[in-house]
Amino acid sequence: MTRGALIVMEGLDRAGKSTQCAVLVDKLREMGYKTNYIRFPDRTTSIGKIIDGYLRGEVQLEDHAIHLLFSANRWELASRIHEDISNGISIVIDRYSYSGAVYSAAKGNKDLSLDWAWRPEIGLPRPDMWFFLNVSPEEAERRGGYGLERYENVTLQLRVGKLFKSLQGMENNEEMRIVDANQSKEEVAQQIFELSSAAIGQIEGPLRKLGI
Ligand code: Z5A
Ligand code: MG
Repeated sequence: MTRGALIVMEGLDRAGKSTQCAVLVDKLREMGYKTNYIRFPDRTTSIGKIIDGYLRGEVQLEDHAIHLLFSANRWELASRIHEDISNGISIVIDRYSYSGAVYSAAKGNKDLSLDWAWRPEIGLPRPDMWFFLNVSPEEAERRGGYGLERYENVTLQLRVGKLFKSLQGMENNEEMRIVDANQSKEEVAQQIFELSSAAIGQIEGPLRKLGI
């Protein structure tokens, strides 16, 4: 049996990640691929509930400590991801390790570099393709602006955007694709679908693991 594909959607707030995940899941199912959807943070687990409190500003946590909880939240689901993929089920994930690394590194804590932030991600299931939905701050503003949660401010989002783009061309990151997310929902969806279908068509061997 062919294994499933692992596709990840990344980007800033209001980039349209959740919208595009829903469209992609529908299209893949229409094509006959069994497909599941996962989002991070998964706020329903016990670790996810702490993260939710932190994002809402109800809980205060040290920068490294919350970073490790975001990562632990992914590790909680890692075996389920492996199991689905090996059973031929594809998975579309809404935010993943790349958000994990860049949001924490963007805080400007001198003891929390991008390099440090990436370490706990090593060994997690590695996507076959991941998309960075590149939205301008002006377009994000038109879509309702940033909300009230922690990190939802222009200064941090600009830093996060730069860090995301700095990942392009890095070693062991050839699965990254940048998509212009300022286009219409349909245009963005079409590009993502074409690129994802190509990735699915080229799957070889078992799911790999994230490395350094
Ligand atoms: N975070 C972290 O620090 N560490 C981690 O490890 C992880 C996350 C995993 C919560 O994330 C915060 O956690 C996040 C990063 C941090 N902080 N910030 N910022 P979240 O996933 O719960 O929340 P979010 O993704 O940032 O917000 P969002 O509003 O859900 O964004 P979105 O999913 O990209 O957008 P959307 O819901 O699909 O669309 C937003 C609106 O725009 C909606 O009205 C759509 O109808 C509209 N839209 C979408 N696409 C278009 C186009 N193409 N044209 C016009 N309008 C559109
Ligand atoms: Mg979302």
